[in-house]
Amino acid sequence: MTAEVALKPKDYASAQDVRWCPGCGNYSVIKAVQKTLAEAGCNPENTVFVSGIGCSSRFPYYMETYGFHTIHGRAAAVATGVKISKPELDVWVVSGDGDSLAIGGNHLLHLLRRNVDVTYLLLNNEIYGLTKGQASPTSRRGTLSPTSPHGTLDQPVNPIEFAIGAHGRFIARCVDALQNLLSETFARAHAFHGTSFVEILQNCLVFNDGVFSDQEDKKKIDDTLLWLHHGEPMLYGADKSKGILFNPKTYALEPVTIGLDGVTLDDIVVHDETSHGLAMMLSALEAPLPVGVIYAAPEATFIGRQPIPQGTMAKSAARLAGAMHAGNTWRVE
Ligand SMILES: Cc1ncc(C[n+]2csc(CCOP(=O)(O)OP(=O)(O)O)c2C)c(N)n1
Ligand code: SF4
Repeated sequence: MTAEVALKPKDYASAQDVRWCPGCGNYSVIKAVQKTLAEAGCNPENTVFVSGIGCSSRFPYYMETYGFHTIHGRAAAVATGVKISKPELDVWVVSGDGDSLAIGGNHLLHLLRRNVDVTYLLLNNEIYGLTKGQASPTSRRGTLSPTSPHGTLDQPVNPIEFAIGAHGRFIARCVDALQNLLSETFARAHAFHGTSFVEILQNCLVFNDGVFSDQEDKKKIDDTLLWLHHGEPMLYGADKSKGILFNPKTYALEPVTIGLDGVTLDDIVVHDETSHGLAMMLSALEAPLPVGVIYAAPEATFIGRQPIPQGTMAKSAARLAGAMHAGNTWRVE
């Protein structure tokens, strides 16, 4: 449902004082979300932001829409309930790497495999920001933190690989510093029917500053990022002289320079966002880091797959409401 009058991005911002640290990567993300809603003509009365707990999860307070700041790790479960009970609502989830992949990993897994029609933003700063910098499941090996004084020992989770493994149907990656990338990707994610999962590399300048400096520094990104476009060859570098080749001996994607070792433009892989196999290979590529839409392959959503005939849900809901309001079923003496 679209807004009756044209709204500007600022119309989606609430009057709340924003409590993020000055310079936090969350600011550019909320700016891009508000732009996306304005450009899509979204009706605030029909829009809801669901979050868990964390700095990033304060997002709903700052939006002039409906919102639900739920409990730690449960945003995906609550968002599923909101969408099922009110399918007409435009549901967004905003969550951190701890909220989504530590305590909330189980719920995110099922949201993705069910393909519930929500837009899911995972703000990945590779640390627990709100609780003062403990290591999270995405922290790099060796990260020093209050809970890992000798450095983390475990293999970090790659959110993109996780989402592909859970059979997510829309999977993308962005960087907080790049407004064009955020806006273009959010518009695609929002228009997608099904769970659209977007990982955003988000700098926490207080507890994990600089982990994404190679991906955020405008002087470096021509060489460090691979911005994907469906149907186009995977080229990067300021003059697009570098590209990505499939190596059949290692079954992996490799960076190459056109003109060196006999490599020509014809050898460069063309992005096919509908290919599951290519998405898996792209999820393993670290340098250059793939950004933009990695995988988009629509299939029936959770609600669309239900075999229950129209009207049956309403009858069941009425029976459930009756049972819930029937009074005490036992007495404690
Ligand atoms: C059940 C429960 N366990 C632990 C906490 C403490 N806690 C609050 S936020 C958080 C982690 C936040 O990290 P992340 O999701 O990465 O978000 P960020 O603050 O970095 O945006 C933790 C452990 C809690 N609120 N509830
Ligand atoms: S602690 Fe980090 S993530 Fe939290 S608001 Fe400050 S900069 Fe942002």
